[in-house]
Amino acid sequence: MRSVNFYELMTATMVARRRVGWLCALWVRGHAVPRESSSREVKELNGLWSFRADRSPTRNEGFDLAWYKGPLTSTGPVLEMPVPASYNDISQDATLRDFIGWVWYDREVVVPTRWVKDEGTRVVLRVGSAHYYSIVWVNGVKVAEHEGGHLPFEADIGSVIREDPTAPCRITIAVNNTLTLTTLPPGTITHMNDRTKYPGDYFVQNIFFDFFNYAGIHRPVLLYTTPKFYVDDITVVTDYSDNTGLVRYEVSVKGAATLKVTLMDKDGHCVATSSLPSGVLKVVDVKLWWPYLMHDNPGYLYSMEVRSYVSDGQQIFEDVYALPVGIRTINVTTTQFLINNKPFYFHGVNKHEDSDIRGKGLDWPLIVKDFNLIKWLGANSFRTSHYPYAEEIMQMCDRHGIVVIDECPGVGIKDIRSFGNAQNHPSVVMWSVANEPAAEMPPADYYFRTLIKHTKALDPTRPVTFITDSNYARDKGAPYVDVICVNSYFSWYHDPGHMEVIPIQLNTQFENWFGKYKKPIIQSEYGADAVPGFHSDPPMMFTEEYQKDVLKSYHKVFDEKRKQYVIGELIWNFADFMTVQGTALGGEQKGIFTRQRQPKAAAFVLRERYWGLANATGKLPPWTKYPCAL
Ligand code: GCB
Repeated sequence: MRSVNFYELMTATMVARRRVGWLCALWVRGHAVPRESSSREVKELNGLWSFRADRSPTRNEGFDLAWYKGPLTSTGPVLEMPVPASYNDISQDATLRDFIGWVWYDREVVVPTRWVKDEGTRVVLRVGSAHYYSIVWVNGVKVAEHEGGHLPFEADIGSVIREDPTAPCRITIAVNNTLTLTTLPPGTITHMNDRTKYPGDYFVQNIFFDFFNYAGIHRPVLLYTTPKFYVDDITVVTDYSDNTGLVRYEVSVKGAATLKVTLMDKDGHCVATSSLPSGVLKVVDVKLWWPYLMHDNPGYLYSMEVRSYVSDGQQIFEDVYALPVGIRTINVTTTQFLINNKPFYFHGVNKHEDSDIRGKGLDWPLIVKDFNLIKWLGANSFRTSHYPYAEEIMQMCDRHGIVVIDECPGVGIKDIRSFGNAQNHPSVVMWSVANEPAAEMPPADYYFRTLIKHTKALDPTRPVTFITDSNYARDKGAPYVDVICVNSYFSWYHDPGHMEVIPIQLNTQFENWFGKYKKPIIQSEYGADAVPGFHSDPPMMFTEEYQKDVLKSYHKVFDEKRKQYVIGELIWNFADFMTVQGTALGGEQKGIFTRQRQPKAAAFVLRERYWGLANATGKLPPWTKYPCAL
């Protein structure tokens, strides 16, 4: 359950800031992740929707002619568009791939009669995410407006569908992918007015980040029900002492409720109960949540079932919500990252939500394949570069014990903005508030201090970092973060082709950061592009051999420094991914897997290393057959 939505918080803050100043933050609470239960039903609206891009010069025809008032098919030609998916790579039309502005989706939905008839049922429409700005109508009535491309939003639509219970329920969603200096990530639009060079109405979207700005409805759209008085939010913070687990919780219910809180183990046995809206549940002989490759039984989750009973004088409304809960602690010392008081070494990957055809659209086969590859690799962690990932992925991390550094969409910030995001997931062990911001700019110190302070105040249970690069001038946030995360591309962007500089420059990088701040360091990005099947000996840039050797040179230094204060290494990148044209050959190729998830030579180097690291720093489960060197 999402308890604190920092990103929406900060979006709201940005809007508020223009009026009353930066610190006027709104804390958006509630919006429990929909889960079926005996009191809640979920209906998925995934599949084919009607779709139309507004190609009018102003991109405003849809609003001028009120396309939301009737079926989209009555406004002009439509395409069939899968949801969830980015729309960019679905058709054969380059102008749709590169479209900037409003696109419109609609479909009719059959709402079960009992949902409509029963006034005691709350009917909620939820969009998992749509990039970037969305407006939603039901039967022509506006029900939601949302800024931000990576988090869910929802609207109670009961009153609208009850206005005419016989009418079909038509959902219209307009989505705009335009990025500006006040969006996260930011961008700018440039109009090219030189008619000797450009056609009329020619404009381009400039972005300052290295991935394709895919757009559309990216995550599932759902209708779900709750009773009209319902469990709105649960916040959980866990701890343990000796072998007793402590689950500090707070439940918020719409309506004055009688509560029954039951914590159950994996076998469904009750281990603790309470009838209070907040308190501490004590679990004897606790089974802690452990990362993958650190314990025989990683990702152990209890289930916290909350039953609320609210009476309106005539009827009692019962709601049931079950939240998976992992009991674990996180601590950071000068040189170590501790999970359940044991040193944890991040051997993991950076990812993107990205694949052929569906772009950033959520795709179950891809998600499961990626988790299988992560496990095959012997990786224990990943960073959600460069935005919050789908709830479905985070739930997989909780269950499989894959540790997450969860990142806000603060990438490519040249103009200082603020952002964040938080959830109850035990797998999330640290927040990353930005990637490589231009932190050398004069106001950066103030902004980072404030942003990190606020993130910590909103979620004191998790360490905070921001990702810096090898440019040592960009150390503005460093005094305030818990862990220093550094990206560097020695022998790639600097001294291209000269791998001999890696040991020296990497050593200098680590010594400088640790020397100044005395904080543990994660190498949050390193790597090299490799075109699959491109070979050379001696190695040349862009070959599989060069990529392999860059990795190995980095690893030698990591092995020295991990005995001291380096607490992790995350390869850039798990898989090849799409970028804007002109920056790379059909996308960025620093993946150790291709975009189709086939291994390059570097994947085998990393696999050998990660299993060895797991053996040296974690605990290999008895079921593993992998031969462990190192
Ligand atoms: C970085 C960025 C990442 C890029 C990568 C690269 O530092 O954080 O988004 O894709 O470098 O390969 O240039």
